[in-house]
Amino acid sequence: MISLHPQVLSPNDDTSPSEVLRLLEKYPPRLPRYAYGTAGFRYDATVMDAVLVRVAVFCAWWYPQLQAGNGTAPETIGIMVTASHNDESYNGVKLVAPNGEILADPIVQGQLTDWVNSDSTESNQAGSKHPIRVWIEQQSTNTKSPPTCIIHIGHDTRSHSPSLTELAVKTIRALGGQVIHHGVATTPLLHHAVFHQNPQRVPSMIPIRPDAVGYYQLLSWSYLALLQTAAAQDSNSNTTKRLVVDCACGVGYPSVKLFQSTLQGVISPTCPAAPTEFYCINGPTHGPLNENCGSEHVQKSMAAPQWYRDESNSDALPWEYCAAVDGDADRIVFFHKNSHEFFLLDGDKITVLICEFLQAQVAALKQACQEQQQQGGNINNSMGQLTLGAVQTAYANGASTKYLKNILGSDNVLIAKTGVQHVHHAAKSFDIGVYFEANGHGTVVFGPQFYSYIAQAEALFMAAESPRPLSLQRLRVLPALINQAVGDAVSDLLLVDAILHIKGWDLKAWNQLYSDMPSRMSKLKVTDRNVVKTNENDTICLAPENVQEELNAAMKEWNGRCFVRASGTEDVVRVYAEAETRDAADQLSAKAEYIVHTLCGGVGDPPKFPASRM
Ligand code: G16
Repeated sequence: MISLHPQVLSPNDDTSPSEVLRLLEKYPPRLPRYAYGTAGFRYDATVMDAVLVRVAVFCAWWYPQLQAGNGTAPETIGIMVTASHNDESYNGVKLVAPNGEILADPIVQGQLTDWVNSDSTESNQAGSKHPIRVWIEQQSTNTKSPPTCIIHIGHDTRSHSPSLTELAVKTIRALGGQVIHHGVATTPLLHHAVFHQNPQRVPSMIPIRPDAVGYYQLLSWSYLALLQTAAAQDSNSNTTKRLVVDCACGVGYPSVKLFQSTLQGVISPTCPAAPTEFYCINGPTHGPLNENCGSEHVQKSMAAPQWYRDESNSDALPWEYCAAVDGDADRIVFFHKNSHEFFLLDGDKITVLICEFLQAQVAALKQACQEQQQQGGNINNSMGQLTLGAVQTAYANGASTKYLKNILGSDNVLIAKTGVQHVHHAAKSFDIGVYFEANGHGTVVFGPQFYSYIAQAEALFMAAESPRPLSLQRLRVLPALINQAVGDAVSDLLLVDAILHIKGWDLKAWNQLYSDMPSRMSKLKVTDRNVVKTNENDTICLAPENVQEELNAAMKEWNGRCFVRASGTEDVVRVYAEAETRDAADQLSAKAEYIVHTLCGGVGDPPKFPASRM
């Protein structure tokens, strides 16, 4: 179902600005105002047609401005049609910048939002035309060669995604642009394709693989290469484990399946089979997208997903080693369930696992390099050091932040604003930056000093004709296994599975690294969520007046931490609370919900306080 190779759609024979103006007129904005949210525009699917046409025009207009024009290959960008974790009624659009990352430039986001909301069909009330409309009118009607722009497009499995995607495709082709159409794709696959289509952006340690075939081959090779370092260490038994992957009834299902078939194809006598069997449940036709299943459900409800194929027999599944991904497969959480317990390993636990692993590898490599240099009588300090840091958001459980600060040092643990665009950016301040939101969005990014360090270490061992230490073999392969553009549930799944295998751990051992503080996440409907304004990392509510004062008093009373913020993907205000005991966390959460309801225009009856949940 995922296209192995994208379809290249040429510009229309005759480019037609008038066709674009017709599309703008046919699909006028259907809301008083569309806001650029946490990950782009996301609304009820019935109001998204206007957004798709305008986003497509914007990309065609923006594209020439991104080209260096000095003979380097043109840089592409991407449009992903998805509403990710939201229910089937929503749709949305995420934009991929030339570096393959989610669009994070606030100026460009502002220009796009202004254009999407402009009365772009004609002169506005003041009688002037939007500059982008003027630009459309100036486009020539001649056949374009080369294309005016090259834009990657993909979509998730929602019923309305193909028709919304088609609007963007039509618009781009009418403007003389070429579309690289990925059809059904995961969000990270589209990011990967854009990143690898701009090869000057890809570090030389990562083989360039711009399509799905190449991507899943890259994941397969690097996953097996990392696993082989465990075999070399001989720390594990040869038994095969089954990892159940709940795919949210979305595109994660064909994605993991494609990975599995690719993996089978690359296994050879010299390259042993993986010790894990991936067992996918909840594919696109099995049940409603993200409903009682997927990572959002598992993380927020702290419960195993419904198994749509065989509801009556869900106990038949071994729920010992499980993961859940979301509707566009860019986030993942792990969980374990048996007759007497359920526990969740969320983005915080993933951060800790990866940071500990990386820290150990970096320390081992440093020592191995020093020993090698001493043997060669050539002490060379020019390799420098590698900084390793973690980035979390305000939703990170306090226990995880404390643990990370203990192992990495306080300065190497940052709290950024909610949203991949913010955490990804902050992670790039380290040579090795690990970021995960608690909801499972995350990856590891490697900076230039990392690549230089690894290259120098390789040269050192090669010159001495010494075998490369395991730490070097592991670090060397990670940038290919880990999606450098954006978090990918499949890539993260493989990384975590390989680390657990290397350590010889099961989920229980991993979970015991630290104990989460009791916490609660909830959401409330209010008349207008945009009245709620927060500071740069969402920890302080700046408006409406008195909300923060009231929250401060509640935090003092229950000796805990809480914050509130407007969601950028759903029409709700989110509330997070944590405290030393379950009861205190529940009480604090109930109080914070009550504060939001009374001071931020809550809809319906106020939440009950004191809390009656246990
Ligand atoms: C999106 C963003 C995430 C964010 C999540 C919830 O996830 O990409 O960074 O954590 O929304 O955001 P909010 O709390 O503003 O609703 P996804 O998986 O839905 O794309």
